[in-house]
Amino acid sequence: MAFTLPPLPYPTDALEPFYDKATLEIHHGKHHAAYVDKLNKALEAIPAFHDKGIDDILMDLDAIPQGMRQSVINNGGGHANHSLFWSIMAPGKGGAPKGKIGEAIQKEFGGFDEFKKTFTAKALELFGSGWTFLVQDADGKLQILNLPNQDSPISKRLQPLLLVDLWEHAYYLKFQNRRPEWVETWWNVVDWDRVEQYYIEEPAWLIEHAT
Ligand code: MN3
Repeated sequence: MAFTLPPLPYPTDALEPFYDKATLEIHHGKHHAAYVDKLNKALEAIPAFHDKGIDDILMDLDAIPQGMRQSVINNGGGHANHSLFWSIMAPGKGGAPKGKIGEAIQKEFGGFDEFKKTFTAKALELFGSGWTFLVQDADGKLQILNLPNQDSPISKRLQPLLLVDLWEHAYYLKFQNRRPEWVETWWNVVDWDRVEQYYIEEPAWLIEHAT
């Protein structure tokens, strides 16, 4: 069964003025769509993978024949990362996290302001294309990390909770070379309710690897 491009959970102009309609249309409709197409092409020759979910594929990269592995890392990761990215943004959101994820951030980072500062600094430290993630490990411990290209934390048995796209295609139309301004603006559309939902509902593959 082939992977399909998930529809955006909001109209393409819904995140204005923080995330512009033109960029979001191309980012979802062209870039994400291309990852899905290429992932399906890479998996055509591996029928054993046709009924697997993308998380299952990414958490066991060694099971993929070597000749196709890099394409699955790039395009499967691209599909997973972007699907999650659309879901953790929403109109009328932003602000500070509350509830369980707010408590966890308080405990781990000393508060939201500290967390935001650390996450932003990490994002600005990434050279080239990639993503900055907030992840939790099997013990529920939070950490911030950068991964290059479309690599997924799932391949490291880490559950991504929050992520920001640092490829130029994510921001160049509106922000050009101003990556710091993109990251600063992006905080306004972060949907912390969704992030908390991911934090609470740990996926089975993560729980299986608890120590
Ligand atoms: Mn992107």
